[in-house]
Amino acid sequence: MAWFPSLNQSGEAVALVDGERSLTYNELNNAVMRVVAGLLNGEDSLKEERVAFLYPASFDYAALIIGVVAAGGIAVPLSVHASAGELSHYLSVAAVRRLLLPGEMRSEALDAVCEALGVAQLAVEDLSVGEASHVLPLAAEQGALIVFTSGTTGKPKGVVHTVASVSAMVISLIEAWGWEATDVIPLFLPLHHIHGIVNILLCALWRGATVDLYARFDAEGLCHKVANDRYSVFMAVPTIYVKLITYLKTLDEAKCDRVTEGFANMRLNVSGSAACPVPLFNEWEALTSQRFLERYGMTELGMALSNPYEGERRPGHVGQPLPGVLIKRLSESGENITDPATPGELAVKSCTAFREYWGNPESTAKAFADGWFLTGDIAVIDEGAYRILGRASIDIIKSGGYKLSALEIEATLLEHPDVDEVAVIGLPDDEWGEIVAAAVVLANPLSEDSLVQWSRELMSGYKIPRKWIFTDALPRNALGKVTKPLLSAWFEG
Ligand code: MCA
Ligand code: AMP
Repeated sequence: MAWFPSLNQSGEAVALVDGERSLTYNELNNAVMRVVAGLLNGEDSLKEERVAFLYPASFDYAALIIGVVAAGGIAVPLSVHASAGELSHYLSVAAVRRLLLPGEMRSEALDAVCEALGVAQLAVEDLSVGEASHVLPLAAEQGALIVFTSGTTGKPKGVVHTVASVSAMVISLIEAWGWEATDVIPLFLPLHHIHGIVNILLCALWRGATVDLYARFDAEGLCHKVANDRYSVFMAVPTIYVKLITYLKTLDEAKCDRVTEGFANMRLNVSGSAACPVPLFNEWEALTSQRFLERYGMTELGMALSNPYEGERRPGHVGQPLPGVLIKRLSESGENITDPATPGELAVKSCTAFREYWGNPESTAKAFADGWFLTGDIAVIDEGAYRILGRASIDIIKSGGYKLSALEIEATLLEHPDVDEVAVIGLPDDEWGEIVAAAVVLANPLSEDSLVQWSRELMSGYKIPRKWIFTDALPRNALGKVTKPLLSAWFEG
Protein backbone atom coordinates (compact mmCIF):
# COMPACT_ATOMS: atom_id res chain seq x y z
CA MET A 1 0.00 0.00 0.00
CA ALA A 2 1.06 3.57 -0.62
CA TRP A 3 2.34 5.27 2.54
CA PHE A 4 2.67 9.06 2.47
CA PRO A 5 2.79 9.71 -1.27
CA SER A 6 3.37 13.40 -0.48
CA LEU A 7 6.94 12.63 0.61
CA ASN A 8 7.93 12.08 -2.99
CA GLN A 9 5.52 14.52 -4.56
CA SER A 10 5.62 17.70 -2.50
CA GLY A 11 9.31 18.53 -3.03
CA GLU A 12 10.30 21.92 -1.72
CA ALA A 13 6.94 22.69 -0.07
CA VAL A 14 7.27 23.19 3.68
CA ALA A 15 6.04 20.23 5.71
CA LEU A 16 6.86 21.30 9.26
CA VAL A 17 7.80 24.46 11.11
CA ASP A 18 9.36 24.38 14.57
CA GLY A 19 10.04 27.90 15.85
CA GLU A 20 12.48 29.50 13.39
CA ARG A 21 13.29 26.24 11.60
CA SER A 22 11.35 24.62 8.78
CA LEU A 23 11.57 21.28 7.02
CA THR A 24 10.60 20.72 3.39
CA TYR A 25 8.96 17.53 2.14
CA ASN A 26 12.25 16.55 0.48
CA GLU A 27 14.02 16.97 3.82
CA LEU A 28 11.29 15.07 5.64
CA ASN A 29 11.63 12.29 3.09
CA ASN A 30 15.39 12.12 3.77
CA ALA A 31 14.76 12.04 7.53
CA VAL A 32 12.21 9.24 7.09
CA MET A 33 14.63 7.26 4.90
CA ARG A 34 17.32 7.64 7.52
CA VAL A 35 14.99 6.26 10.20
CA VAL A 36 14.05 3.37 7.88
CA ALA A 37 17.66 2.46 7.09
CA GLY A 38 18.82 2.96 10.68
CA LEU A 39 16.09 0.81 12.19
CA LEU A 40 16.32 -1.93 9.54
CA ASN A 41 20.08 -2.11 9.75
CA GLY A 42 20.22 -4.45 6.73
CA GLU A 43 16.99 -6.39 7.34
CA ASP A 44 14.12 -6.10 4.86
CA SER A 45 11.30 -5.54 7.38
CA LEU A 46 10.85 -4.85 11.10
CA LYS A 47 8.07 -7.45 10.98
CA GLU A 48 5.76 -5.56 13.35
CA GLU A 49 8.48 -4.80 15.90
CA ARG A 50 6.95 -2.23 18.27
CA VAL A 51 9.32 0.72 18.18
CA ALA A 52 8.47 3.19 20.95
CA PHE A 53 9.47 6.84 21.00
CA LEU A 54 9.33 9.59 23.53
CA TYR A 55 9.81 12.74 21.47
CA PRO A 56 8.00 16.05 21.89
CA ALA A 57 6.40 17.59 18.78
CA SER A 58 9.47 17.82 16.53
CA PHE A 59 10.89 16.94 13.12
CA ASP A 60 12.25 13.73 14.66
CA TYR A 61 8.78 12.75 15.89
CA ALA A 62 7.35 13.13 12.37
CA ALA A 63 10.18 11.15 10.80
CA LEU A 64 9.71 8.38 13.36
CA ILE A 65 5.96 7.97 13.08
CA ILE A 66 6.17 7.69 9.30
CA GLY A 67 9.52 5.87 9.17
CA VAL A 68 8.82 3.11 11.69
CA VAL A 69 5.78 2.06 9.64
CA ALA A 70 7.62 2.39 6.32
CA ALA A 71 10.19 -0.06 7.73
CA GLY A 72 7.45 -2.58 8.60
CA GLY A 73 7.29 -1.75 12.32
CA ILE A 74 4.53 -0.57 14.64
CA ALA A 75 5.00 2.99 15.90
CA VAL A 76 4.36 3.40 19.63
CA PRO A 77 4.38 7.14 20.40
CA LEU A 78 4.48 7.65 24.18
CA SER A 79 3.36 10.61 26.28
CA VAL A 80 6.18 12.97 27.20
CA HIS A 81 4.21 13.73 30.39
CA ALA A 82 3.91 10.10 31.54
CA SER A 83 5.40 8.93 34.84
CA ALA A 84 8.08 6.22 34.87
CA GLY A 85 5.49 3.73 36.15
CA GLU A 86 3.11 4.54 33.30
CA LEU A 87 5.93 4.22 30.76
CA SER A 88 6.88 0.88 32.26
CA HIS A 89 3.32 -0.35 31.67
CA TYR A 90 3.29 0.83 28.03
CA LEU A 91 6.70 -0.64 27.23
CA SER A 92 5.90 -3.99 28.79
CA VAL A 93 2.40 -4.33 27.28
CA ALA A 94 3.73 -3.65 23.80
CA ALA A 95 6.85 -5.78 24.45
CA VAL A 96 9.06 -2.98 23.17
CA ARG A 97 12.75 -3.68 22.59
CA ARG A 98 13.86 -0.26 21.34
CA LEU A 99 12.85 3.15 22.75
CA LEU A 100 13.95 6.24 20.86
CA LEU A 101 14.23 9.44 22.85
CA PRO A 102 16.29 12.63 22.94
CA GLY A 103 18.88 13.02 25.71
CA GLU A 104 16.72 15.47 27.67
CA MET A 105 13.96 12.87 28.10
CA ARG A 106 16.31 10.43 29.84
CA SER A 107 16.06 10.04 33.61
CA GLU A 108 17.28 7.69 36.30
CA ALA A 109 13.76 6.36 36.83
CA LEU A 110 13.38 5.60 33.11
CA ASP A 111 16.85 4.02 32.96
CA ALA A 112 15.76 1.66 35.74
CA VAL A 113 12.51 0.80 33.92
CA CYS A 114 14.34 0.10 30.65
CA GLU A 115 16.97 -1.97 32.35
CA ALA A 116 14.36 -4.08 34.11
CA LEU A 117 12.47 -4.64 30.85
CA GLY A 118 15.52 -5.09 28.62
CA VAL A 119 14.64 -2.06 26.48
CA ALA A 120 17.49 -0.34 24.63
CA GLN A 121 17.36 3.48 24.68
CA LEU A 122 18.72 5.40 21.73
CA ALA A 123 18.27 8.75 20.01
CA VAL A 124 17.45 9.26 16.34
CA GLU A 125 21.00 10.48 15.76
CA ASP A 126 22.33 7.18 17.16
CA LEU A 127 20.72 5.25 14.29
CA SER A 128 23.29 4.00 11.83
CA VAL A 129 23.39 6.01 8.62
CA GLY A 130 23.06 3.83 5.57
CA GLU A 131 20.97 3.04 2.54
CA ALA A 132 17.76 1.08 3.05
CA SER A 133 18.54 -1.69 0.58
CA HIS A 134 15.40 -3.69 -0.02
CA VAL A 135 12.33 -2.69 1.99
CA LEU A 136 9.29 -4.95 1.77
CA PRO A 137 6.08 -3.32 0.47
CA LEU A 138 3.49 -2.60 3.18
CA ALA A 139 0.56 -4.98 3.55
CA ALA A 140 -2.84 -3.48 4.40
CA GLU A 141 -3.36 -5.60 7.51
CA GLN A 142 0.04 -5.10 9.07
CA GLY A 143 0.16 -3.14 12.32
CA ALA A 144 1.16 0.53 12.04
CA LEU A 145 0.38 2.30 15.28
CA ILE A 146 -0.29 1.53 18.94
CA VAL A 147 -2.05 4.18 21.01
CA PHE A 148 -2.86 3.53 24.66
CA THR A 149 -6.37 4.11 25.93
CA SER A 150 -8.06 3.82 29.31
CA GLY A 151 -11.09 1.61 29.74
CA THR A 152 -13.47 0.39 32.38
CA THR A 153 -11.21 -2.49 33.37
CA GLY A 154 -7.54 -2.75 34.22
CA LYS A 155 -4.72 -0.53 33.08
CA PRO A 156 -4.57 1.24 29.69
CA LYS A 157 -4.75 -1.06 26.66
CA GLY A 158 -2.67 -0.77 23.50
CA VAL A 159 -4.98 -0.10 20.54
CA VAL A 160 -3.42 -1.48 17.36
CA HIS A 161 -4.22 0.31 14.12
CA THR A 162 -3.10 -1.15 10.81
CA VAL A 163 -1.66 0.41 7.68
CA ALA A 164 -5.17 0.09 6.21
CA SER A 165 -7.04 1.66 9.15
CA VAL A 166 -4.62 4.58 9.51
CA SER A 167 -4.69 5.21 5.74
CA ALA A 168 -8.50 5.01 5.76
CA MET A 169 -8.73 7.55 8.62
CA VAL A 170 -6.44 9.96 6.85
CA ILE A 171 -7.93 9.61 3.36
CA SER A 172 -11.50 9.87 4.66
CA LEU A 173 -10.82 13.09 6.64
CA ILE A 174 -8.86 14.71 3.81
CA GLU A 175 -11.90 14.19 1.60
CA ALA A 176 -14.59 15.03 4.20
CA TRP A 177 -12.99 18.22 5.51
CA GLY A 178 -11.48 19.46 2.25
CA TRP A 179 -7.77 19.38 3.11
CA GLU A 180 -5.58 21.20 0.55
CA ALA A 181 -1.81 21.36 0.09
CA THR A 182 -2.07 25.10 0.78
CA ASP A 183 -3.45 24.51 4.29
CA VAL A 184 -1.45 25.57 7.33
CA ILE A 185 -2.43 24.22 10.77
CA PRO A 186 -1.01 24.63 14.28
CA LEU A 187 -0.33 21.47 16.29
CA PHE A 188 -0.32 21.90 20.06
CA LEU A 189 -2.25 18.78 21.11
CA PRO A 190 -0.43 15.86 22.71
CA LEU A 191 1.11 13.45 20.23
CA HIS A 192 0.12 10.20 21.93
CA HIS A 193 -3.56 10.42 20.92
CA ILE A 194 -5.41 10.10 17.63
CA HIS A 195 -6.61 13.71 17.60
CA GLY A 196 -3.11 15.19 17.43
CA ILE A 197 -1.45 12.29 15.58
CA VAL A 198 -3.96 11.49 12.85
CA ASN A 199 -6.48 14.33 12.49
CA ILE A 200 -3.78 16.98 12.48
CA LEU A 201 -0.25 15.67 11.80
CA LEU A 202 -0.85 12.72 9.50
CA CYS A 203 -3.72 14.30 7.54
CA ALA A 204 -1.68 17.43 6.90
CA LEU A 205 1.49 15.54 5.94
CA TRP A 206 -0.35 13.04 3.72
CA ARG A 207 -1.97 15.95 1.85
CA GLY A 208 1.27 17.95 1.48
CA ALA A 209 0.11 20.79 3.77
CA THR A 210 2.14 22.63 6.47
CA VAL A 211 2.12 21.99 10.23
CA ASP A 212 3.42 24.50 12.80
CA LEU A 213 4.67 22.55 15.82
CA TYR A 214 4.16 23.85 19.36
CA ALA A 215 5.76 22.22 22.40
CA ARG A 216 2.53 22.89 24.32
CA PHE A 217 -0.68 24.86 24.10
CA ASP A 218 0.29 28.53 24.31
CA ALA A 219 -2.65 30.92 23.85
CA GLU A 220 -0.51 34.02 23.42
CA GLY A 221 1.91 32.60 20.85
CA LEU A 222 -0.90 30.98 18.89
CA CYS A 223 -3.11 34.06 18.84
CA HIS A 224 -0.20 36.16 17.61
CA LYS A 225 0.08 33.88 14.56
CA VAL A 226 -3.70 33.76 14.14
CA ALA A 227 -3.79 37.56 14.09
CA ASN A 228 -1.27 37.44 11.23
CA ASP A 229 -3.53 35.07 9.26
CA ARG A 230 -1.00 32.26 9.45
CA TYR A 231 -3.58 29.46 9.71
CA SER A 232 -6.34 28.15 7.46
CA VAL A 233 -7.47 25.27 9.70
CA PHE A 234 -7.68 24.97 13.50
CA MET A 235 -8.48 21.81 15.46
CA ALA A 236 -8.76 21.55 19.23
CA VAL A 237 -10.65 20.14 22.19
CA PRO A 238 -13.41 22.26 23.81
CA THR A 239 -11.22 23.11 26.85
CA ILE A 240 -8.75 24.84 24.53
CA TYR A 241 -11.47 26.99 22.98
CA VAL A 242 -12.57 27.94 26.51
CA LYS A 243 -8.96 28.88 27.32
CA LEU A 244 -8.71 30.92 24.09
CA ILE A 245 -11.87 32.85 24.94
CA THR A 246 -10.49 33.57 28.44
CA TYR A 247 -7.26 34.80 26.85
CA LEU A 248 -9.11 36.97 24.29
CA LYS A 249 -10.91 38.70 27.17
CA THR A 250 -7.54 39.87 28.53
CA LEU A 251 -6.67 41.69 25.26
CA ASP A 252 -7.50 45.27 24.35
CA GLU A 253 -10.26 45.67 21.77
CA ALA A 254 -8.05 46.26 18.71
CA LYS A 255 -5.82 43.26 19.41
CA CYS A 256 -8.80 41.05 20.22
CA ASP A 257 -10.45 42.09 16.92
CA ARG A 258 -7.30 41.16 14.97
CA VAL A 259 -7.26 37.69 16.52
CA THR A 260 -10.98 37.04 16.05
CA GLU A 261 -10.64 38.20 12.41
CA GLY A 262 -7.77 35.73 12.02
CA PHE A 263 -10.09 32.93 13.15
CA ALA A 264 -12.92 34.30 10.97
CA ASN A 265 -10.60 34.16 7.93
CA MET A 266 -9.87 30.44 8.38
CA ARG A 267 -11.72 27.90 6.28
CA LEU A 268 -12.40 25.52 9.19
CA ASN A 269 -12.49 25.32 13.01
CA VAL A 270 -13.01 21.80 14.36
CA SER A 271 -14.00 20.83 17.92
CA GLY A 272 -13.86 17.28 19.21
CA SER A 273 -12.58 14.65 21.69
CA ALA A 274 -15.26 15.75 24.18
CA ALA A 275 -18.72 17.30 23.99
CA CYS A 276 -18.76 20.93 22.91
CA PRO A 277 -21.33 22.69 25.12
CA VAL A 278 -23.88 24.72 23.12
CA PRO A 279 -23.03 27.99 24.95
CA LEU A 280 -19.37 27.52 23.88
CA PHE A 281 -20.44 26.89 20.26
CA ASN A 282 -22.52 30.09 20.34
CA GLU A 283 -19.87 32.21 22.05
CA TRP A 284 -17.22 31.14 19.54
CA GLU A 285 -19.55 31.96 16.66
CA ALA A 286 -20.39 35.37 18.15
CA LEU A 287 -16.67 36.14 18.51
CA THR A 288 -15.27 34.70 15.28
CA SER A 289 -18.31 33.97 13.06
CA GLN A 290 -16.95 30.41 12.80
CA ARG A 291 -19.49 27.65 13.34
CA PHE A 292 -17.51 24.75 14.79
CA LEU A 293 -17.44 21.56 12.82
CA GLU A 294 -18.00 19.19 15.75
CA ARG A 295 -17.17 15.55 15.23
CA TYR A 296 -17.15 12.40 17.36
CA GLY A 297 -14.31 9.90 17.48
CA MET A 298 -12.60 7.29 19.57
CA THR A 299 -9.08 5.87 19.78
CA GLU A 300 -10.31 2.49 18.54
CA LEU A 301 -12.22 3.99 15.59
CA GLY A 302 -10.68 7.25 14.52
CA MET A 303 -13.49 9.61 13.52
CA ALA A 304 -16.96 8.07 13.19
CA LEU A 305 -19.47 10.94 13.09
CA SER A 306 -19.02 14.42 11.72
CA ASN A 307 -21.05 17.51 11.04
CA PRO A 308 -20.80 18.39 7.36
CA TYR A 309 -18.01 20.54 5.92
CA GLU A 310 -20.57 22.06 3.57
CA GLY A 311 -24.07 22.22 5.03
CA GLU A 312 -25.77 22.71 8.36
CA ARG A 313 -23.62 22.26 11.48
CA ARG A 314 -25.86 21.89 14.51
CA PRO A 315 -24.64 22.88 17.96
CA GLY A 316 -24.83 20.07 20.49
CA HIS A 317 -24.82 17.47 17.69
CA VAL A 318 -22.05 15.40 16.13
CA GLY A 319 -23.56 15.01 12.67
CA GLN A 320 -23.77 11.90 10.55
CA PRO A 321 -21.58 8.82 9.93
CA LEU A 322 -18.50 9.56 7.82
CA PRO A 323 -18.21 7.61 4.54
CA GLY A 324 -17.32 3.97 5.21
CA VAL A 325 -18.80 4.07 8.74
CA LEU A 326 -21.87 2.02 9.71
CA ILE A 327 -23.61 2.81 12.98
CA LYS A 328 -26.40 1.22 14.94
CA ARG A 329 -27.70 1.88 18.43
CA LEU A 330 -28.23 -0.91 20.93
CA SER A 331 -30.38 -1.25 24.04
CA GLU A 332 -28.86 -2.48 27.32
CA SER A 333 -29.88 -6.01 26.35
CA GLY A 334 -28.18 -5.66 22.96
CA GLU A 335 -31.26 -5.15 20.77
CA ASN A 336 -31.23 -2.81 17.83
CA ILE A 337 -33.02 0.48 18.58
CA THR A 338 -34.91 1.93 15.63
CA ASP A 339 -36.76 4.81 17.29
CA PRO A 340 -34.39 7.79 16.83
CA ALA A 341 -35.49 9.44 20.10
CA THR A 342 -34.77 6.38 22.27
CA PRO A 343 -31.24 6.50 23.72
CA GLY A 344 -28.96 3.63 22.71
CA GLU A 345 -25.28 2.67 22.83
CA LEU A 346 -23.43 3.45 19.62
CA ALA A 347 -22.05 0.33 17.92
CA VAL A 348 -19.78 0.88 14.94
CA LYS A 349 -18.34 -0.94 11.92
CA SER A 350 -15.75 1.00 10.01
CA CYS A 351 -12.76 0.62 7.70
CA THR A 352 -10.97 2.89 10.18
CA ALA A 353 -11.51 0.53 13.14
CA PHE A 354 -8.58 -0.95 15.06
CA ARG A 355 -7.36 -4.54 14.70
CA GLU A 356 -6.95 -5.56 18.34
CA TYR A 357 -5.74 -4.60 21.79
CA TRP A 358 -2.11 -5.70 21.71
CA GLY A 359 -1.56 -8.99 23.52
CA ASN A 360 -5.08 -8.93 24.96
CA PRO A 361 -7.41 -11.19 22.93
CA GLU A 362 -9.93 -11.34 25.79
CA SER A 363 -10.51 -7.58 25.86
CA THR A 364 -10.52 -7.48 22.06
CA ALA A 365 -13.27 -10.09 21.94
CA LYS A 366 -15.32 -8.30 24.63
CA ALA A 367 -15.11 -5.01 22.75
CA PHE A 368 -17.20 -6.35 19.87
CA ALA A 369 -20.68 -7.87 19.53
CA ASP A 370 -21.25 -9.67 16.22
CA GLY A 371 -18.43 -7.69 14.64
CA TRP A 372 -19.79 -4.32 15.87
CA PHE A 373 -17.47 -2.30 18.12
CA LEU A 374 -19.25 -1.23 21.32
CA THR A 375 -18.35 2.37 22.09
CA GLY A 376 -19.92 2.77 25.54
CA ASP A 377 -21.37 6.12 24.35
CA ILE A 378 -25.12 6.69 24.49
CA ALA A 379 -26.80 8.70 21.72
CA VAL A 380 -30.11 9.67 20.15
CA ILE A 381 -30.80 10.89 16.62
CA ASP A 382 -32.46 14.32 16.32
CA GLU A 383 -33.78 15.12 12.85
CA GLY A 384 -31.01 13.12 11.21
CA ALA A 385 -28.11 14.28 13.41
CA TYR A 386 -26.59 12.24 16.24
CA ARG A 387 -26.51 13.73 19.74
CA ILE A 388 -24.27 12.14 22.39
CA LEU A 389 -26.01 11.98 25.76
CA GLY A 390 -23.16 10.57 27.82
CA ARG A 391 -21.38 7.34 28.59
CA ALA A 392 -22.68 4.00 29.75
CA SER A 393 -19.99 3.80 32.45
CA ILE A 394 -19.59 6.27 35.31
CA ASP A 395 -15.98 5.11 35.55
CA ILE A 396 -14.86 6.88 32.39
CA ILE A 397 -14.00 10.56 32.89
CA LYS A 398 -13.22 13.07 30.12
CA SER A 399 -11.11 15.97 31.33
CA GLY A 400 -9.71 18.48 28.86
CA GLY A 401 -10.21 15.87 26.13
CA TYR A 402 -8.22 13.18 27.97
CA LYS A 403 -10.08 9.95 28.64
CA LEU A 404 -9.34 8.82 32.19
CA SER A 405 -10.28 5.66 34.02
CA ALA A 406 -11.62 6.22 37.54
CA LEU A 407 -10.63 2.64 38.35
CA GLU A 408 -7.02 3.16 37.27
CA ILE A 409 -6.74 6.32 39.41
CA GLU A 410 -8.33 4.51 42.38
CA ALA A 411 -5.91 1.58 42.00
CA THR A 412 -2.94 3.97 42.01
CA LEU A 413 -4.15 5.89 45.09
CA LEU A 414 -4.74 2.61 46.92
CA GLU A 415 -1.02 1.89 46.60
CA HIS A 416 -0.43 4.59 49.24
CA PRO A 417 0.08 2.82 52.58
CA ASP A 418 -2.12 5.34 54.42
CA VAL A 419 -5.06 5.06 52.02
CA ASP A 420 -7.69 2.52 53.00
CA GLU A 421 -10.50 3.10 50.52
CA VAL A 422 -11.02 5.46 47.63
CA ALA A 423 -13.70 6.35 45.09
CA VAL A 424 -12.98 8.54 42.06
CA ILE A 425 -15.61 10.35 39.98
CA GLY A 426 -15.83 13.08 37.34
CA LEU A 427 -17.55 16.35 38.27
CA PRO A 428 -19.03 18.62 35.59
CA ASP A 429 -16.81 21.65 34.91
CA ASP A 430 -17.24 24.57 32.51
CA GLU A 431 -13.57 24.69 31.49
CA TRP A 432 -12.45 21.05 31.60
CA GLY A 433 -15.73 19.28 30.75
CA GLU A 434 -15.18 17.18 33.83
CA ILE A 435 -12.64 17.33 36.63
CA VAL A 436 -11.37 14.40 38.66
CA ALA A 437 -12.55 14.20 42.28
CA ALA A 438 -11.63 11.63 44.93
CA ALA A 439 -13.26 10.61 48.21
CA VAL A 440 -10.72 8.92 50.45
CA VAL A 441 -10.86 6.92 53.67
CA LEU A 442 -7.49 7.13 55.40
CA ALA A 443 -5.86 4.49 57.53
CA ASN A 444 -3.52 7.09 59.08
CA PRO A 445 -3.52 10.90 59.04
CA LEU A 446 -2.28 12.33 55.73
CA SER A 447 -2.54 15.80 54.18
CA GLU A 448 -4.06 16.48 50.77
CA ASP A 449 -0.79 18.11 49.67
CA SER A 450 1.34 15.12 50.53
CA LEU A 451 -1.06 12.77 48.75
CA VAL A 452 -0.94 15.01 45.64
CA GLN A 453 2.87 15.15 45.75
CA TRP A 454 3.08 11.40 46.15
CA SER A 455 0.65 10.91 43.22
CA ARG A 456 2.83 13.01 40.91
CA GLU A 457 5.50 10.32 40.96
CA LEU A 458 3.04 7.71 39.75
CA MET A 459 0.54 9.44 37.45
CA SER A 460 0.48 12.01 34.65
CA GLY A 461 -0.55 15.42 36.04
CA TYR A 462 -3.90 15.37 34.26
CA LYS A 463 -5.00 12.23 36.15
CA ILE A 464 -4.44 13.68 39.62
CA PRO A 465 -7.71 14.58 41.38
CA ARG A 466 -8.39 18.31 41.63
CA LYS A 467 -10.93 17.92 44.44
CA TRP A 468 -10.58 15.76 47.54
CA ILE A 469 -12.81 14.75 50.40
CA PHE A 470 -11.49 12.81 53.38
CA THR A 471 -14.21 10.78 55.04
CA ASP A 472 -14.77 7.97 57.54
CA ALA A 473 -16.78 5.82 55.14
CA LEU A 474 -17.83 5.77 51.50
CA PRO A 475 -21.53 5.49 50.58
CA ARG A 476 -22.27 1.89 49.70
CA ASN A 477 -25.35 -0.03 48.58
CA ALA A 478 -26.67 -3.25 50.13
CA LEU A 479 -24.13 -5.26 48.11
CA GLY A 480 -21.27 -3.16 49.45
CA LYS A 481 -20.63 -1.42 46.12
CA VAL A 482 -19.79 2.31 46.28
CA THR A 483 -22.80 4.33 45.09
CA LYS A 484 -20.87 6.79 42.96
CA PRO A 485 -23.90 8.80 41.75
CA LEU A 486 -24.43 9.85 45.41
CA LEU A 487 -20.85 11.02 45.74
CA SER A 488 -21.17 14.04 43.40
CA ALA A 489 -23.40 15.79 45.94
CA TRP A 490 -20.62 15.51 48.53
CA PHE A 491 -18.43 17.81 46.46
CA GLU A 492 -21.07 20.54 46.00
CA GLY A 493 -20.63 23.80 47.84
C1 MCA B 1 -3.56 19.51 32.06
N1 MCA B 1 -3.97 19.38 33.32
C2 MCA B 1 -5.13 18.73 33.35
C3 MCA B 1 -5.42 18.41 32.00
N2 MCA B 1 -4.43 18.90 31.24
N3 MCA B 1 -5.94 18.35 34.35
C4 MCA B 1 -7.05 17.69 34.06
N4 MCA B 1 -7.39 17.34 32.80
C5 MCA B 1 -6.58 17.70 31.76
N5 MCA B 1 -6.89 17.35 30.53
C6 MCA B 1 -3.33 19.86 34.53
C7 MCA B 1 -1.85 20.00 34.39
O1 MCA B 1 -1.22 18.78 34.76
C8 MCA B 1 -1.58 21.11 35.38
O2 MCA B 1 -1.54 20.57 36.66
C9 MCA B 1 -2.80 21.98 35.35
O3 MCA B 1 -3.81 21.17 34.74
C10 MCA B 1 -2.68 23.25 34.60
O4 MCA B 1 -2.11 22.98 33.36
P1 MCA B 1 -2.26 24.01 32.21
O5 MCA B 1 -0.89 24.35 31.79
O6 MCA B 1 -3.18 25.12 32.53
O7 MCA B 1 -2.98 23.16 31.18
P2 MCA B 1 -2.31 22.67 29.89
O8 MCA B 1 -1.05 21.97 30.19
O9 MCA B 1 -2.29 23.86 29.00
O10 MCA B 1 -3.27 21.58 29.33
C11 MCA B 1 -4.56 21.84 28.93
C12 MCA B 1 -4.80 21.16 27.59
C13 MCA B 1 -4.47 19.68 27.73
C14 MCA B 1 -3.92 21.79 26.54
C15 MCA B 1 -6.26 21.38 27.28
O11 MCA B 1 -5.30 19.11 28.71
C16 MCA B 1 -4.60 18.96 26.42
O12 MCA B 1 -3.71 19.06 25.59
N6 MCA B 1 -5.72 18.27 26.20
C17 MCA B 1 -6.01 17.56 24.93
C18 MCA B 1 -6.02 16.10 25.12
C19 MCA B 1 -6.25 15.39 23.78
O13 MCA B 1 -5.66 15.69 22.77
N7 MCA B 1 -7.14 14.42 23.81
C20 MCA B 1 -7.48 13.68 22.62
C21 MCA B 1 -7.80 12.28 23.04
P3 MCA B 1 -0.37 20.90 37.67
O14 MCA B 1 -0.15 22.38 37.58
O15 MCA B 1 -0.89 20.46 38.98
O16 MCA B 1 0.78 20.08 37.15
S1 MCA B 1 -9.34 11.77 22.38
C22 MCA B 1 -9.03 11.25 20.85
O17 MCA B 1 -7.93 11.29 20.36
C23 MCA B 1 -10.28 10.81 20.11
C24 MCA B 1 -9.94 9.90 18.97
C25 MCA B 1 -11.01 12.04 19.60
O18 MCA B 1 -12.25 12.00 19.47
O19 MCA B 1 -10.35 13.05 19.31
P1 AMP C 1 -10.61 8.38 23.48
O1 AMP C 1 -10.89 6.99 23.91
O2 AMP C 1 -9.62 9.11 24.28
O3 AMP C 1 -10.35 8.35 22.05
O4 AMP C 1 -11.96 9.16 23.69
C1 AMP C 1 -13.10 8.79 22.98
C2 AMP C 1 -14.30 9.29 23.69
O5 AMP C 1 -14.36 10.71 23.66
C3 AMP C 1 -15.59 8.84 23.07
O6 AMP C 1 -15.92 7.52 23.44
C4 AMP C 1 -16.56 9.88 23.61
O7 AMP C 1 -16.97 9.55 24.91
C5 AMP C 1 -15.70 11.13 23.67
N1 AMP C 1 -15.93 12.04 22.54
C6 AMP C 1 -15.16 12.25 21.46
N2 AMP C 1 -15.68 13.21 20.68
C7 AMP C 1 -16.82 13.61 21.29
C8 AMP C 1 -17.84 14.58 20.98
N3 AMP C 1 -17.75 15.37 19.92
N4 AMP C 1 -18.89 14.69 21.83
C9 AMP C 1 -18.97 13.93 22.94
N5 AMP C 1 -18.05 13.01 23.28
C10 AMP C 1 -16.99 12.86 22.47
